[in-house]
Amino acid sequence: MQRRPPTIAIALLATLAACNSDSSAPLETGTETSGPIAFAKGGKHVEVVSESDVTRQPEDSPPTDDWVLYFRPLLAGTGRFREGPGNPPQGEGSFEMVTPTPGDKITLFNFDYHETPVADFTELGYQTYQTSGAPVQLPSINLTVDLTGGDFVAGDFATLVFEPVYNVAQGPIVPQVWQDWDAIFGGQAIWWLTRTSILGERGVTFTWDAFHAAFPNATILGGIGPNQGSGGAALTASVDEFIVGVGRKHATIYDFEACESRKNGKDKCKKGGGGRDAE
Ligand SMILES: [Ca+2]
Ligand SMILES: [Ca+2]
Ligand SMILES: [Ca+2]
Repeated sequence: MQRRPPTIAIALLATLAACNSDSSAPLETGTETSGPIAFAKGGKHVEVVSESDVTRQPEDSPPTDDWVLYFRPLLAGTGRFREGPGNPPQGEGSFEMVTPTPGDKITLFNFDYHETPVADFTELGYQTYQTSGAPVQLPSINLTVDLTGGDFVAGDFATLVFEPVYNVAQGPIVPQVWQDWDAIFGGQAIWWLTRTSILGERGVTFTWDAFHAAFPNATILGGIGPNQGSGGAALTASVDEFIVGVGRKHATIYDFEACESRKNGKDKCKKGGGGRDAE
């Protein structure tokens, strides 16, 4: 799945990443594949992701791993793999983000889908748990994209954002409950773009289907994954069961876990273990 983009594109995008306020570092440069074993479960592959799979990097730096946990230097946002909260939908843990101030931002990006046509995604979703925060707040899913596909030229880069608060057809946000969000939802999932485009001003919402009608050749340009921050009041929330399906291949369920030994097929973990803060 991993494809290494041309060096010139890396340089171009490194420059771009350094001066935009979108999600971090749109390019993959890692050479490692995801470490944990995958196994079939209900026709899907479950891949455990925990601290040892992830490289922690400052926001807007080019990725050095297939999983990168981006943080804003000098600010208070943190991300960690933890046990719980409650009963996570996969395993016993989750990935928790804490953003105390409006300037904080944490992003957990996977770079294995670089250059994948956005139209090829057949499954996309996650489960969330709001530990504390304002009623409208939960982590989002971010897809960094080249809106036109093909060659990258200035203006092609944007971030597609899925936020539960706009997806009222899937129900209200309920605190301290694991909630399942379908980011495709039969084409009717609601998204927005971080750039003004033919779909409207930055932040205008549209359906997944409307995006494909407007940008049929869009491709992933770097990372995809959960994100939290850049606005709003204090939020502590967790993500688990991040699902990504492309074409006819089995979807992959990313199971975020504090327990490193779970990925070796062992199901036993010391209680209370795992997790460290981002900074
Ligand atoms: Ca890794
Ligand atoms: Ca989990
Ligand atoms: Ca392009």
